[in-house]
Order: sequence, then C-alpha cells, then structure tokens
Amino acid sequence: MAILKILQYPDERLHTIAKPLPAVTAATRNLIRDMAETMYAAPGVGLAATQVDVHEQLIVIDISETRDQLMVFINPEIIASSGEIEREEGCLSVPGVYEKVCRAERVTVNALDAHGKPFTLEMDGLQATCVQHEIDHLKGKVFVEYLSLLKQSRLRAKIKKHRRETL
Ligand code: K1U
Ligand code: ZN
Repeated sequence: MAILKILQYPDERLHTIAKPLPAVTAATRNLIRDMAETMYAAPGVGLAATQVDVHEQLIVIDISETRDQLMVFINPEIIASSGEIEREEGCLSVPGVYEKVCRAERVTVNALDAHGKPFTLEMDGLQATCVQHEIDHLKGKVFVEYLSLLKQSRLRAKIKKHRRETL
C-alpha cells in the first residue's frame, strides 16, 4: 500500500477529463487500496483518481465516523437527481478552503464495484454531496469553480502569496 501525492489547485492536471475503465484488473484494485489509504491519511471523506494524477473514472468515499465503510465507484454515472441543497464543501486539492455549494439533494448513481459488478445506489445527505463533488473531479471540475469569479481570483491570489511565502 502507498500514500499517493494529491495534486493541489490550481494544477492544470486537475482539469483533465478521466477515461472510463475498460476492465477492473489487479492494477485497479491496487489503485483502490492506495487511494483509500491516501483518503484515510489525509483525512478526507472522498477522493477521485484525478486528484492523484490518474485519469481513469474511479472514486472512493467513506463518510462513516468509524472509517470502515469504504465505497468504490468505477465508471460512475448519475442517472437521476432531485431537490437542491446548499452545503459547505472542502477539497483535499484545495486545503484550508471551505465554501458553500448548491447541488442536487438526492442522486441515483450507476457504477461498477471493485469486482467489476454493476450496481445502482440512491444517495442523500453528505454522501450525495460527496459523490457529486468526486464525479466533478473526474470531469476536470474543482468545487471552487462554483464560486463567483471574484472569489476564484481572490483565492488564486491567496494561494500564490502563500506559496511565495513558504518557498
Ligand atoms: O474530493 C476531495 O477533495 C475530498 C473532500 C470531499 C468532500 C468533503 C465535503 C463535501 C464534499 C466533498 C474531503 O474529504 S475534504 C475534507 C473533509 O471534508 C473531511 C475531513 C475529515 C473528516 C471529515 C470531513
Ligand atoms: Zn475535491
């Protein structure tokens, strides 16, 4: 197992569109193990392969307090959504930034599990927010792109200043 490096916003590679996985192999399962270890160590409640510079459609989520309810989604697709809810989000690729984002309240997702078996899952609450946030990563979208252009440019300036000061 290994802890992987998480790309930091505004790294251009975070805007890469992930490709569907044609098959679930031993290499996929190794990546799942490494991504789960990386998410738990961060700590975070989700991680998309894009964030570790692997541009394949794979995400892991665990919103449980006991940190033992790992969910794996390969080639995830939102097939239905309803309602709207505003919730505060964070991102392991944008440390220290928490902002409110409005998303669907409930989603139904089709995906493959770690064994390549298809499943359909209805999600709500933090789980629904998290799966939408992670699927956005696979599409090359970072949650700060939901903020106003003014907030985004202030955020980029703050990150640049912080990097200059810590170099
Ligand atoms: O994708 C990511 O960068 C992970 C991100 C997921 C997420 C959190 C909140 C709303 C939407 C999506 C995080 O895990 S940020 C860290 C975080 O929220 C957290 C960390 C430790 C315990 C509980 C939450
Ligand atoms: Zn994120």
